[in-house]
Amino acid sequence: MSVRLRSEALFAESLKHTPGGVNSPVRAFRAVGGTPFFAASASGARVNDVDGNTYIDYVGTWGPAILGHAAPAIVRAIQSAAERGTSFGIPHAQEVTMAQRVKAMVPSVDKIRFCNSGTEATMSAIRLARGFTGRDRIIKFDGCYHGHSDGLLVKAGSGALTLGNPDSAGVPAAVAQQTVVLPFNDPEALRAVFQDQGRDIAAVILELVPANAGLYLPQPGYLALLRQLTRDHGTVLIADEVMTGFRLGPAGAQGILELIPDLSCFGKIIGGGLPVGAFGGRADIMDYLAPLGPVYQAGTLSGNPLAMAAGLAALEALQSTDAWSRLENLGAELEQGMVAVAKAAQIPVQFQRIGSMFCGYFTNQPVWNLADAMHSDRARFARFFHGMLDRGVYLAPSQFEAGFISTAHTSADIEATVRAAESVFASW
Ligand code: KE4
Repeated sequence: MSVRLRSEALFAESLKHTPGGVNSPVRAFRAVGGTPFFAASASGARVNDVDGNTYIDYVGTWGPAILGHAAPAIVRAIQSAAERGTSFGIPHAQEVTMAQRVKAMVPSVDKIRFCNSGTEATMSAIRLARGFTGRDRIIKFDGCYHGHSDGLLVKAGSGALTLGNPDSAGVPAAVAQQTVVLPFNDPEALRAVFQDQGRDIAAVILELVPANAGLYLPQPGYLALLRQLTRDHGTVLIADEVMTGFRLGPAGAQGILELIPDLSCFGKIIGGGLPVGAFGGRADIMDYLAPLGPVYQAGTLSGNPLAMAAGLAALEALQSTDAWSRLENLGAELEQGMVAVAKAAQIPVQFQRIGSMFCGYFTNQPVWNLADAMHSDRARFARFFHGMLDRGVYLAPSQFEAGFISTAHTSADIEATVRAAESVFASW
């Protein structure tokens, strides 16, 4: 059992100053119970808490740390950029270089706009789709999370789902009514909505691999149907690749799943751990953005030199090594090990994975959508989470999150993780 007295004292103090003691709800451990630990430092595949405990980290600051924490190339890039000024609010060359690199990696992106978070990216992409089509209604999928802009906090995943309020207070009914929520992987529901109101739908936004209710995959043919229906009805198809972008491969989930969206949203990895977001896609749509077109979108720190330098260093490191095949191999090792120890212990676990993203549900049924995910045993997940934490492995503190492997993880880390799981199961 890890002793975390300093974290507990810090959390008690934080509760006096910050709602829930955290600056983002999912960090509060509300889904798994107990007190969150406070990070002191992180390096490579490990995070160290203020009580001197060290954990193999599978959260990776929710996706950005694909190269591990404090990756030397990223640290150097930030240091060097900072010495030339931390923000200009003036166009600078690295914004252009970053745009060129993203375009070269993601063929569906003709033009791109950088911003400061995934929330900004998806919010802006929705506004752009509405301005381009002249329509108001959007479609999202239950359990998918696209950040916390009003219209997208309807049946949302991630922290909203974790806290049991997938429909946030404070969102005007008039706004929520413009958001149609469908179950994922339900072709008939898709066909019915487009038959009934296809001409009124400005955009469909989705995670091509939903990873904010755990992790589940599109069933064969589903994305192709979605692409066909959106194209037939003049609806903008927005791929939210804030988590999957540049993680599942150079062209993210759309590259793996061979889908060409009209717009894509990015974040996390392209900031190298600094605040960043981006949205891009068809030039005829993107050119509706101010100052060219009538759809306004802006940001003081958009394209700031630090995030651009850190993001470029991250993308360069990914492209100049065998990063994605390494991540796939480590992911396969983890999956094979976890499935084996759960089977040996006769514990029903559905381990779902794509590349370096994974989720273990405590159920013996496959998970294809939010309803399936809700059938998993969350109390068991909470016990598993703490059992692993006490054995030096930090998993996402919610069943409704995905895990992330970095290139800094080793086969020895994976083996230690599997042994820890075996020990937890044996203790039940
Ligand atoms: P941010 O605004 O948090 O940068 O990005 C929002 C967002 C958009 N789209 C997807 C697919 C996302 O997963 C996210 C944010 N991811 C969560 C983790 N599932 C962030 C963690 C948190 O909210 O603290």
